[in-house]
Amino acid sequence: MQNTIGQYQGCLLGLALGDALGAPYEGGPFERFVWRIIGKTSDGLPRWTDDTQMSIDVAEILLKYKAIDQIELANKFAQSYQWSRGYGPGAVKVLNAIKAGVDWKSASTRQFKNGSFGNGAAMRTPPVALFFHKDINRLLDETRKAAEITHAHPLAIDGAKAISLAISSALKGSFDDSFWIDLNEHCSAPIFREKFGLIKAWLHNGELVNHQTIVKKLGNGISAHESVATAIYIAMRFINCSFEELIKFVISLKGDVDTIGAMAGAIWGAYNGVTNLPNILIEQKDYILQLASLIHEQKP
Ligand code: R7I
Ligand code: MG
Ligand code: MG
Repeated sequence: MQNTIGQYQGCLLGLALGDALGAPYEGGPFERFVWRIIGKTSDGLPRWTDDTQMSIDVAEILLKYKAIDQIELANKFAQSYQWSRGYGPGAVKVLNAIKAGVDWKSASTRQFKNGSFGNGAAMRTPPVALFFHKDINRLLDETRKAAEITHAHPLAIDGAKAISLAISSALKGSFDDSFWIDLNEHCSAPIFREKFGLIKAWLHNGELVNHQTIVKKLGNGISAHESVATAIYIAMRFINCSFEELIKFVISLKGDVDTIGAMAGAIWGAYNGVTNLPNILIEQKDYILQLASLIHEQKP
């Protein structure tokens, strides 16, 4: 029962559900107030944010070109941008520059000279993992290509690779030793190695670490190194629990709830499949499921 279409659908829908259900809880009082006003579609369905929009963009480019065409993806990101999706402030500047005709390489280092280390690359990598999980070198290369358009910083790229690797293992139905070895080898920034070491030990010992310790040791912020290990830990800790329990826990950690929800939700969904997700209607649910089916059909 591995690599089934249901796992692909579970991955993308898990991402969108984590995003849409987490979004009302992201940020401070002002952001929450704004989301109360703009957080529903005209039909009253929960809307998702930049996490899902950029993942849809990646999926559409993969389906069209069977690879990450960076110029096409940069243009697609820029065309899809809408302020009401709550993009990160650095990403907004990069996307506006691309829209104004600046090439993505120059645009990506305009705001931060080494590129952004936000979690915006990690949150949109699940479609890349679905497409290329069978060939790890290709997976890592295409993950970097999708990331660096807006997130050239090595920490952001490491974070995206970690989520890609986690989804790859989830599709196999096993987070075995090779997963931890790959994480250490391909996401080698000391801060990631340290956090992956911690989560491996917590999971191995069956330690139910409390919220305060998770936030302190792994983080709940919008940078890649403050959220990616957190999402992987939560996905793995709740892998045999319900999706509802996972989301409840993500919400209770506060911070970047939509994005930690999206990343953890994508890993959980890739492992457990779409039939185990809650039957909740959200914005463009059918289209998201259709994209997942097409990736399943057209992947190399
Ligand atoms: O990473 P990004 O696209 O944001 C994603 C987040 C998710 O939570 C989404 O749900 C959305 O809400 O935003 O956006 P960026 O602006 O590129 O990065 C996020 C933030 O990380 C930046 O606004 C900075 O605060 C911080 N940051 C940096 N700070 C200093 N130096 C990122 N890179 C740097 C840096 O190099
Ligand atoms: Mg978001
Ligand atoms: Mg977020």
